[in-house]
Amino acid sequence: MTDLEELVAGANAPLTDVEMNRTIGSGAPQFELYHFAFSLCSQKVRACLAEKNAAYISHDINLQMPQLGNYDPGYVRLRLAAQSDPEFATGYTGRSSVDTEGFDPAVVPTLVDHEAGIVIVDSVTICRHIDKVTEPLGALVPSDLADDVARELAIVDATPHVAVLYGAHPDVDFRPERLSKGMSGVHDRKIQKIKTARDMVFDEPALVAAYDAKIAKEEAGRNFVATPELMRASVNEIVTIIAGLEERLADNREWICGDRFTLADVIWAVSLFRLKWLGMSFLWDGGHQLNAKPQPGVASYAARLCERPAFRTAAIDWPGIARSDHVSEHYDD
Ligand SMILES: N[C@@H](CCC(=O)N[C@@H](CS)C(=O)NCC(=O)O)C(=O)O
Repeated sequence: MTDLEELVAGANAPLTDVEMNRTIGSGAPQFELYHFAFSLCSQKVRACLAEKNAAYISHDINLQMPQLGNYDPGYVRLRLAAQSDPEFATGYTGRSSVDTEGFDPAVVPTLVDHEAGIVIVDSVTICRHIDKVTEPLGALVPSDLADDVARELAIVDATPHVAVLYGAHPDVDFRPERLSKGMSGVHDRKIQKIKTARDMVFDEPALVAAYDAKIAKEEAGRNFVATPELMRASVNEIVTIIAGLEERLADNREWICGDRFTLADVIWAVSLFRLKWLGMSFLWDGGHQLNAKPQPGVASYAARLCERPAFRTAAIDWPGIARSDHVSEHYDD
């Protein structure tokens, strides 16, 4: 067994449910993807794989209590293999970009490329890799649009998506009620579970350091969502991001980089649908106490993106994603 095969076997050992661990697509799968149905970053990767029609082994990891499969030592060990000298995320700004926050050793998604013999982390890096190594090569990032695509990916990556999922706006909690209730005390429950995992590997310093960083990050997250000014600023920032998107769509372009569908559209689809799912379509509908101004270009762009079959498969119809009344018009039944 190679080192990689051993790591994959360790990560896969607890993943025995056949419904949650299955091959997607046809042909010999080149990839193995560890992800979670509702996770924004996982949806980006699944949508990208679906756009490229790539076959893969799918491991649907349960990120909810009591499972929290992303904290399993075998899975964390596999992720650590992707980074030689990881700079762990220990703070919290409500964003999940590796570039600005650092590396989180206990999140999804993680991709194994069996042909290349590597583990890849970070959804944007994973999507770029998939695009590069699957036919048609580089279809989602045409070389003449590379800078435009990169600009859009960076904007979505810097959007405080995590803040508006885990935390409530102090004046109006627009999130589905079930989610709001479920988020109460979530950081404490996560920390408890991470500590249990850390105790299991007390003699492996690399893993202990990874879990310690994750605990620090979750403590910072707990403080962040309990701070009204920070939550208010996160929503305001998203209002500004959507206004900027409207400006770039002002020439009635079909897709964000022009007339070709790119990776930037894959990523925006996931982002805009999530915002709508959370109850934030006021960002483009306007007429709301948190945003008065309608953004019609974004509204029609979001509607177009939601019609994309690959996106629907990956982020609307994928089994196990909780439903939200805010997006009921997108469900078939
Ligand atoms: N920059 C990373 C962020 C990954 C990330 O934050 N994943 C979230 C779901 S979208 C997660 O696994 N959260 C679980 C946790 O923190 O316990 C990426 O894009 O892959």
